[in-house]
Amino acid sequence: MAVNQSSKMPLWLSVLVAGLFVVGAFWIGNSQTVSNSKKNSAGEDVATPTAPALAKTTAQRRPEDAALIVREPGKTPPGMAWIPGGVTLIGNAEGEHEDERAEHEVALDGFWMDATEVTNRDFQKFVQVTKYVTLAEKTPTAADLPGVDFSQIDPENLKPGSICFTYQYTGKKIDKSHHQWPYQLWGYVKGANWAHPDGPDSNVADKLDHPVVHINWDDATAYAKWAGKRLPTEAEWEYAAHGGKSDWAYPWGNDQLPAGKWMHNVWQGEFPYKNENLDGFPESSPVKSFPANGYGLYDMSGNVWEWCSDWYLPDYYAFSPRKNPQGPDHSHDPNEPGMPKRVQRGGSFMCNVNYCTGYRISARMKGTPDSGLRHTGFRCVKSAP
Ligand SMILES: [Ca+2]
Ligand SMILES: [Ca+2]
Repeated sequence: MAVNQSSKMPLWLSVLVAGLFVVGAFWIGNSQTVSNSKKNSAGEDVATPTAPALAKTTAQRRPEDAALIVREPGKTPPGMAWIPGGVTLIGNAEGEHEDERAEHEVALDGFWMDATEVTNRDFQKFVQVTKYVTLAEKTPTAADLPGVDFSQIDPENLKPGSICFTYQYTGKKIDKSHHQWPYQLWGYVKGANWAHPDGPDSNVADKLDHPVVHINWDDATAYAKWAGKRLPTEAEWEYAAHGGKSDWAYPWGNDQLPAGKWMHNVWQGEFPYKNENLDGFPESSPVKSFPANGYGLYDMSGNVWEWCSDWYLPDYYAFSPRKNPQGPDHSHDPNEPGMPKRVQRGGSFMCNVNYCTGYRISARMKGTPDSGLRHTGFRCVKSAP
């Protein structure tokens, strides 16, 4: 495997250079440590569900918080929900990952948020009106990618495409000796893009109500601008996911399976060997397939990851401003230095208790802005005037 960690080569392009063994860990989730485990069919230790740790403190209002925008200032835009301003705790002091543990208080002005992830139908309209072309649909050129040594790339691989999960490892023991072992699970698929999510032979004709995928951060930002909206900040996203309950682990409460019912589209079974499909959706699901949270937002947990506007810094929570934090002014991921990343939230249909619990409200994720993936989309917000 030839992965140059210090390179500024975009990750999706790294796939062209190095082949299959390149991308993945930081989109499907950091591997986690949980106390319970059992052996899977490949003889590996796998996790079993544990109760999520919850915040121990509560947010405290201050006199200046009286100035926050709380009441909806006008008519709710179509397809959006009003998120009333307020004070809340972001993060979880006992969360599973270090980057979510600096629990802190934020005070946010109210805003509108898309009730659902942006769908293929929504994005199709955007493309029809604007003729916008996503990065996955463009042939990589030296002009587009200054600093990239194109001599490393087989010309045959310089074709438009995007990164898809490969299922060829089902039943096969995966080499987990390297911390980036999930790279084995992903591959660059020529011709894969939002309109052809699994490659040239696929399309979205029967998926118009599914979330659009293979959208990188720039594509998402372009859509949001066209729609007169913007991407949410990380704090706005987490606050909205709470649905008015700051100490819930999930948008519906603290029990992942209330009365044994699946409340979100995630992965059941031993990832990546077997998808037991207990929630009825082995891949993405039509938006609104599961109940909304207290603010009327759907799929804030699971289905597809959602881009936020913030740069990702693992220790940002330690110095985040209290009022309307906009994220840090730079990015650093110690696992992949030299690759600035934007925040992603909410987990996806590939998240699973034995690997990635990105579907927890406080879980943080990140991706390079140029990387669109099969399980990553977005939703927009709109500021109060
Ligand atoms: Ca599922
Ligand atoms: Ca989602």
